Amino acid sequence: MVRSAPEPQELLEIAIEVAREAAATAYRMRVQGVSVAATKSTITDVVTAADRAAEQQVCEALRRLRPEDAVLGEEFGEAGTGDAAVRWIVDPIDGTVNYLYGVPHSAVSLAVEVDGTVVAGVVRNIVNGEEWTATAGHGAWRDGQRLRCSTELDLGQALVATGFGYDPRRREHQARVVAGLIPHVRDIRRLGAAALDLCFAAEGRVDAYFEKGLAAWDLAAGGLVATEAGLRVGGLAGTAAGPDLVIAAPPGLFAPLHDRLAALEAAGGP
Ligand code: LIP
Repeated sequence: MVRSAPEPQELLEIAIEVAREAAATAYRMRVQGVSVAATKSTITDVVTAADRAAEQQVCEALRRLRPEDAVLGEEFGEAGTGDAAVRWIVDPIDGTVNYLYGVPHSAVSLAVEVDGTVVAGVVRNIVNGEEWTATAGHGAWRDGQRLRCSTELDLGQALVATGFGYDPRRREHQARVVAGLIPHVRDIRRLGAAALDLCFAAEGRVDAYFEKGLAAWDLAAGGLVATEAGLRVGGLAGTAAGPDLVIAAPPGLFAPLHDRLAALEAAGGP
């Protein structure tokens, strides 16, 4: 028997509870000391025991609280029935390299989809506990404050965050894109965790963000927070945000940033 989907707010409360527990586990394991457990796509694409422990904890909690739902996670992939109405999307530690090095910019990112649409999400910084939440149509919030993105209209005045993949050939292409863009913006920030970068853009800590190569678990929760804070989140040429390219910018800044990135073939390369 497939249960009907509960309200986004009810799903958000579950997401917050589960994300907070996973963040506490990741924090405790960091204090105890972490090391590289394995590498994935390249030797710099690392996973720690904490990534796996936190995702395991999230999956077990969701299986207990919402047994019929599906779960997609960065470390363990898909779990649950393919026809589930509700699917959770988890990145147990977004910004794993930051986490490994002790840079306080890593987060648990947990989103929930109903019939393929993300309706709620939470991003919780593992070190300082900052927590961003959003439900579709009901805004983005941090610590009880409703978030509004930057209103910057001038690309030349825009502080833009971005990121680089783990494949050296892709990094080379992304570096060329940044080299081509940097004369046309205020400055670039490479913070190292897409979910947090999107949340920073949601509240104007940066004006905009873009990155090639993001997976669903990097984007789902942070993307909803960004959208609900007023950012336009998309790809090139009217496509949806996805692995080719994610651009998140205030409505008035999206087109100039988009056009620069298109001219620099930001969605291209390896
Ligand atoms: C990271 C992203 C970041 C990107 C890194 C990596 P991970 O995710 O959050 O934006 O630049 O290459 O993909 O691997 O830490 O979950």
